[in-house]
Amino acid sequence: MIKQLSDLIDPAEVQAFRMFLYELWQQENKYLLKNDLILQFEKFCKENQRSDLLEPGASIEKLLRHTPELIISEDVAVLLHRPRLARYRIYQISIQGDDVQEISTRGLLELRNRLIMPHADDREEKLRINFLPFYDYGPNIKNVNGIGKGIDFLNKHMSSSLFQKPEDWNKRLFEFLKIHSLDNQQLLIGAGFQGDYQQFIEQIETLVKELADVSPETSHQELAPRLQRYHLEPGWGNTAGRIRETLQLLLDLFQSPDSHNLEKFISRIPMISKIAIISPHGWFGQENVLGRPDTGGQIVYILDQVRALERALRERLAQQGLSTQPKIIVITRQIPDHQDTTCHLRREKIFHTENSFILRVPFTDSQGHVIPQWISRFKLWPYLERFSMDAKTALLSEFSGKPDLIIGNYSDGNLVATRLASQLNVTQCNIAHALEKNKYLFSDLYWQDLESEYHFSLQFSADLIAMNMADFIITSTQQEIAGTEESGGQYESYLFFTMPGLMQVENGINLLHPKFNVIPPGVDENIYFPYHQQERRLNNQTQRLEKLLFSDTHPEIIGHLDQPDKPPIFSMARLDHNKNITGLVESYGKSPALQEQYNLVVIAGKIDPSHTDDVEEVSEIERMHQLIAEYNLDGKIRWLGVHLAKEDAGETYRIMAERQGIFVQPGRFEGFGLTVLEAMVSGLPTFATLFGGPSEIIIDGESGFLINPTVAQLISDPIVSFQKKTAQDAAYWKTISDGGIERVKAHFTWQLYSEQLLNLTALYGFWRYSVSDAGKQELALYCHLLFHLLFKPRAEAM
Ligand code: UDP
Ligand code: LCN
Repeated sequence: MIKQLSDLIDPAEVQAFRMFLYELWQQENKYLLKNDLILQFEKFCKENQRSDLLEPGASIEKLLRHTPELIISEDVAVLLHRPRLARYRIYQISIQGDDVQEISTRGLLELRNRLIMPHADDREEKLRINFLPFYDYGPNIKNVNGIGKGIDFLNKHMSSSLFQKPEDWNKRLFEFLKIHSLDNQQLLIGAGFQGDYQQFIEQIETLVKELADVSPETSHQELAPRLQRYHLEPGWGNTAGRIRETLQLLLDLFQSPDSHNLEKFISRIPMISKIAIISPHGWFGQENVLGRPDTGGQIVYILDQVRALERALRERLAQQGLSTQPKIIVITRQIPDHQDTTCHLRREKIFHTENSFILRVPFTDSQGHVIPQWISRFKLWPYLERFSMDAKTALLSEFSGKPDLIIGNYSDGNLVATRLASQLNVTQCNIAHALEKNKYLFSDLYWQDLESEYHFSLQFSADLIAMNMADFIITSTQQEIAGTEESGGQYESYLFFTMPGLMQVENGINLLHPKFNVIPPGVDENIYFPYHQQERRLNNQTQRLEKLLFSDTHPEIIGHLDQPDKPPIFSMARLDHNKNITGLVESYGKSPALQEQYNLVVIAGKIDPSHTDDVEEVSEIERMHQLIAEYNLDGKIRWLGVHLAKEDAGETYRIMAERQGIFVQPGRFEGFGLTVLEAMVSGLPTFATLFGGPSEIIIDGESGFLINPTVAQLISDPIVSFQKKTAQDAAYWKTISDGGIERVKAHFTWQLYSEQLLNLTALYGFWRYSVSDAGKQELALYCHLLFHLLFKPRAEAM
């Protein structure tokens, strides 16, 4: 129990800590975040000649490193302590005395409210949102190290349940096997089988012995009459060998369940052939869209995911002995004012697939009129309910029935997926791509100031509903869920927060729920491959692109290069505030060393602010022009306001690598960062922000470098030192280049991704079926109320 400062820090440091708190108390800034706090403490140590307090192991420093925020209020300091991943304690420390008191989350949220709205009437009741009562429906992961490995946990949990209560679970498994059908054909166990699960096991035992004499290559068709004598329908396998293996797996499960067998067996059950993917915002198309506002990695991710999933599903169905064609539909928004895209088309086949399509459904207003123009992702909330209803009709007709899985993407898609999945009673998977909450500092506390542009009140309410309702959630990195030892995760930021005057969320998400699974995406290996694989490159395209990148004059390009042969620093991103391309230009502008050694080539947004409707893009464009003039960068920079086709983007990375260049991703925060993967696998040494996904993609100093992009010099310094090392040892550039290629090939592939996603769908499908859904029904009711009473009126009033 913590009662006094010496319980929290080394008694020898108590006096210094009190002095430090007293100094903070005297300042005007009453709300300090970790960075500030540490900087202030370093200053304090310097001024008081106490460098000993900064030495490794010193206790105040350690405490502050785990303090995401500290608030000074009247005569106390309230310190939010995060000793471990996703674990918090809140201490109230008196400034004058020595007492320390632990306070509740509610206490902290109230304090934050008072700080933002000092004149609000304290007696007024707040809308308190609390999902805690639903946290214990289903089992919870015990250890924070297990967060993100939901499937392992569930497998172990279910196999041990099978072991401990065999009667009960065997029955559930047996019943589950009876419910499957595809295109009106019964699968696995025929309706004619009237016995119980024990009689079923006995039959299977006999059959497995009988099949021992059959050649493993014998086809399912040949065996079908024999199987039907045992009431076995298609779905067990395509050959005698596979059928026997699947049946044996089932027998093993019935007799001595273990988690490995469970996963293997469940993943063989033919449960999935139709998938709906929901992604309303942006310009969802296959050509001429990337780099537009709201149009980036999510689209690349989904299109690659569809191709990989269709392939994996086709293989699985064939192995299961079924001739059904898998079908995947991406539902997005139809945009009549389509500019030079195909976003006005209702239906479009997805390239390099056999049976997967983009299906576009328009946004309509309350009178049913179609909205013609593109709408920012921050402003589409009023249209989503009607969009869900139209999407439902469209999907039911496309699939001639329900899909087997609905995957939502980003806040808008996840909300629509939630509505569809609960109305159709289908397994729901969420993918966030990027949660905006972390991207904008104080997006919750100062929501009112940001509301007219960003409408975070709607976005965060939608996120709460969707993340709690999802059967499972896929994240691209571990840190996306519960952060790292040093910094909080994206989902973690929903644990508790307050939006003063709107709502106080006391328990927003259960991070220990096994729904969370980390499955990183890959890159399209036909497009992004190492620069040295010359035989795969299309040389006629290389010359055209080299001209475009380094010398052509073009109405959408600014700058000429005095020394075009210098190695390039390359960057490519949507031109939004968070991507911080302007931060890179500034750091280049401020660094004579960088200018001396490199040219700067950026592909981002547009160069003319009148060519875009996006507010952030306009202000970034203006800043780019300003910086180029301020630092007199003419002759050193090329800024291309063009959107590259994917093939051209792939070749561009390789051209940059061939010139011994580097790639920089300077984002203030990056959810994952597909460009980082693409640059690395092309062999272009990559420097990427340490805030967000790249910290799990890059091993610093081995497969690239992590940079702190908040200060110009912190971007340029690591590049300068890399350049110096390369100048001393020519092999160094290649060491990092090879490190990047190997890292991506070993850990980020779509094949691995789709195998895991299909296994998850099967396991969560079984889980959904086999556990009582009373808890889930209550949760659904709570979310239903939040949708209708919190979200909907605000969306309608927008
Ligand atoms: N991209 C592109 N042309 C551009 C800008 C981006 O082809 O002008 C592609 C880029 O290659 C990557 C994706 O868009 O595949 C951006 O994904 P990332 O995850 O890096 O960022 P996001 O835009 O999703 O935040
Ligand atoms: C959205 C983002 O902002 C990126 O960080 C991701 O890489 C992309 O989606 C794909 O998930």
